[in-house]
Amino acid sequence: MLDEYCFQFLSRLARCVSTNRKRSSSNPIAVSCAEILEVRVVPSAVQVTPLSGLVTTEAGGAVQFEVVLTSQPKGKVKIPIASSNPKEGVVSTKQLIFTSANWAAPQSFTVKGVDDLVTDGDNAYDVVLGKFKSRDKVYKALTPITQAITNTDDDIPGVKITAGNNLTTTEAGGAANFSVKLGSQPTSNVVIPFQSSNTAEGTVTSSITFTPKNWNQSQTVKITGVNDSTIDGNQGYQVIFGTTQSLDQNYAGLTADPISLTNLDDDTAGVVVSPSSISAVNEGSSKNFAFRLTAQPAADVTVTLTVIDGLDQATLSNTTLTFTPVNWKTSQNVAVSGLLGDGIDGNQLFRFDIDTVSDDSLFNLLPTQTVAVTIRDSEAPAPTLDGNYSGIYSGSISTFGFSQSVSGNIEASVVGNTFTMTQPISLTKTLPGDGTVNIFLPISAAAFSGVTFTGDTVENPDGSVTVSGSWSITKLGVHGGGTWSITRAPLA
Ligand SMILES: [Ca+2]
Ligand SMILES: [Ca+2]
Ligand SMILES: [Ca+2]
Ligand SMILES: [Ca+2]
Repeated sequence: MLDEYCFQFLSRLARCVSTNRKRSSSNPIAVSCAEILEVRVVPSAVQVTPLSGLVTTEAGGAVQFEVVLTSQPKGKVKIPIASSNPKEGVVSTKQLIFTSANWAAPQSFTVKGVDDLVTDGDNAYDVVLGKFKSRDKVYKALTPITQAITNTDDDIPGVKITAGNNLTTTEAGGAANFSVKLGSQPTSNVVIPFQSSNTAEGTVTSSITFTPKNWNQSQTVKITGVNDSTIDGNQGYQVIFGTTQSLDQNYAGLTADPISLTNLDDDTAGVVVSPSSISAVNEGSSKNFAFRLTAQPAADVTVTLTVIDGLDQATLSNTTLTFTPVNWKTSQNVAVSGLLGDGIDGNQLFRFDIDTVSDDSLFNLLPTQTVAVTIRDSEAPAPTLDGNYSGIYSGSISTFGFSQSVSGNIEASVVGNTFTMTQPISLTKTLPGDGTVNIFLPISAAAFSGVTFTGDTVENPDGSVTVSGSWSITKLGVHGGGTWSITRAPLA
């Protein structure tokens, strides 16, 4: 079956032979054969071949094309190349030029996908070759070639959460953080709501908002541990995300995965005794210990005090204390009273154990604590406290919110029961008979106006005497306090 070119070839050959019969040239057919052969080759065309699928990507994926002419042109053929949408794809060259010499050698160009930050879906566009420029009328007349291409989107709408593994908060107020940003640029504000699954363990703000400008800047969200007084162990909880709200439909109704956290418990079962020891109780007088629990029990806790040393030296005002889930943190006092009438026996040791019983297993049979008290013999001649004392005080004073550390030297002397301080202020006071120092300084001198020094006098084994305790200051707008200690060297 003849194709059209064969048909034309045969037709022209017939016409040529017929025409040349009428000519008397010596070589009648030569020119016409060239004409005939020109018809025989493939007609003039620009052949465009993609070397891969007709897909570019926002990630930079490209398509390469090869271009070649199907016949030798009469002069140059200039082929303009353009993208119909440079926001989706761009061409590597704006023009290819073929000549009558290189027309048969393929030339290539590429079309590369263009990135944006918006979730705009896969978009179609064209690469257009033409309109051709040439002195060759056949090439010049060719219709521009349009090649359809798809640029695939790489912007996935989403809420991107960055959170460490094993996030912990603490009942002591320790916080944890996570950060949030969006996966692509929204066209409108995006509100991301969230909440704690258990506000008794951790709290968090209720939402954050991203705008089309700050969408890719991470926002940090803080989760703060919540304290309680129960021994509830470390508790797991979550930050739960609600659905996002936005006028950008890509960002309406998204939900991020919850973030898991653990709030670390800081409560332990125990009995607090304050003070933890008392250096001396005089025979014939008493001092208090205050008791309370360290945490809220689930059932009543019975605290039993058992004297283990010095049963004939002192008494306890109460040996059974009951703490309930309600009153567990209210102190209950027990007085230690030194007993007179045992003659001159010197200072004696008095000790008692603290034990617990409770239906709350955490508070039942807690490890025994032992408290020691020295019962000072009042029937022996009182040791002389006379002499010169020196030592230091330290602490802090706050005035209308401004806190300042203070410290300095103390110089004092005792003669009989007269206590005379010369540093940091000058005063003279009469000591009470039980060895305590309880001095209120009603002076108006600078920072020491209205200071109370309280302390115990102890005769040390080496014969030195130490007076140590606390000082405090309380007056309008001024609060403070600290410790103090002065010592007299052993007497010769
Ligand atoms: Ca993109
Ligand atoms: Ca995009
Ligand atoms: Ca706690
Ligand atoms: Ca707790």
